[in-house]
Amino acid sequence: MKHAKLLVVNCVKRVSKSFSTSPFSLQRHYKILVVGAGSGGCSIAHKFSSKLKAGHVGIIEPSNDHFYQPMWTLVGAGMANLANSGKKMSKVIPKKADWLQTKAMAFDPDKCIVTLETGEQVHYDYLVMATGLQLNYDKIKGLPEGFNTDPSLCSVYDYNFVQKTLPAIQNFKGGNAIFTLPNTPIKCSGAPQQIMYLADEMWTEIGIRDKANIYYNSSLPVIFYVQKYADTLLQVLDRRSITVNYMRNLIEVKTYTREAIFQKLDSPREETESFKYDFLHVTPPMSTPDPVRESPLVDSTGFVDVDKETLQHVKYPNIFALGDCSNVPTSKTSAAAATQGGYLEKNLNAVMNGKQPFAKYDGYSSCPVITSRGKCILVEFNYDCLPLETFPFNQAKERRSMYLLKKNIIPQIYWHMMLRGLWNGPKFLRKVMHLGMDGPEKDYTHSKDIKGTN
Ligand code: UQ1
Repeated sequence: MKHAKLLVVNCVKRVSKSFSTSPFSLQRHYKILVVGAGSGGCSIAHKFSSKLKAGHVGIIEPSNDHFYQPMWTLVGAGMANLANSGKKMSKVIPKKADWLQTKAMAFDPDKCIVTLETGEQVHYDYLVMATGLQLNYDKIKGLPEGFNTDPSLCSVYDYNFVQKTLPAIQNFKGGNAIFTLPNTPIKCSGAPQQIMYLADEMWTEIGIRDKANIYYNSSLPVIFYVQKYADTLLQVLDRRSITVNYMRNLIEVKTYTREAIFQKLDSPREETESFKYDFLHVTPPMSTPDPVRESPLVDSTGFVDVDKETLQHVKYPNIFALGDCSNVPTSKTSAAAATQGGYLEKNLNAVMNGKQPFAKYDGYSSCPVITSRGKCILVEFNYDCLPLETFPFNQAKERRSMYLLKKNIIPQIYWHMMLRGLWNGPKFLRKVMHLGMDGPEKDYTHSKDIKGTN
């Protein structure tokens, strides 16, 4: 740690000097360089560019558009419009920050340099990693090409494939409908179940449900790691007669015979199991983007290696990370990124002022899980998988109010507050709702008994 600190001091000095003594140099140098303009990156860029002079914050982001991805589950079920889920990137990136519209291709944390796709090297004093995740459909044999030829294949995780989801649901006439969960960390792990519950409801309404077998083939050994919410989800699965197959990881799709091949993660030998499918919703394996995964910034699992409380890099104290790209052991959601943003802001400010980071993130993550059209449970929990609920009622109960919150209020919070760096999660609301007596519920502990009987 001491060594790393020395490196940073040298780094900041050297860069500033070369910049100031060479006014005609084309070398770009930012006080804070943010990589990625998803929810976490935008929020942090806003927080710091509002405090610093124009041109002190740079943000690297190749995309033209910014999407509110939680809406894509609703798009897949025909309950929302894809066009309404995005805005031009230029509208969400802070005006006072410099937008470098290209990809970050290499990271040299010892020299404090990020190399762009253009070949240009950008220097920084402080780096914030917020790249999000890359979708690796190509890790499944037969994909992504299969999506082009088989109309019964779809995925709410991708801009193109989400548009195939509603037609695939509507064209299903019975047989096997399979929904998968991969063997990697993913963003919004509730989404694969949500689209399944909504599809089930549509098939029930059009009267074909009794001709359908619905399978949830998950790589996990449990339905959900927080017991309180697992209890509700197991009841929903039971009520809907959905079969859950645990420890099944999709490795191949044969579109010509309509077979999905799963690796049996619980078998000692490398056994596989084949399922005929008539509808297949794929949640792809995910990782950090290749340049991040191949950089010195990551741990052995390929995620940016930060302290789980301070969000400061374990080796390079002038680097922080938030959102899906970091290795903090909590569920990857926008709510987690929003909350992390508040702690990161305090800790990066401290480090910029020569102090130690002090603010400690508790692992808060949250996701509204739609269990039927118009009903939702609002899961909220911390690092210990203990419920940490905002509202003073039982959020494990399926409620219309929580659905309305998800559909109408949270998107407004996202666009108008979070992206502008004004929303650090609902902690303050939780305190108000609980008259200052908030804290995790201790009655529910993580238990192996949340698997269900399927
Ligand atoms: C939240 O803060 C957030 O970030 C903006 C989300 O992402 C879109 C969420 O889904 C949720 C549930 C929260 C938590 C907010 C409240 C009001 C409980």
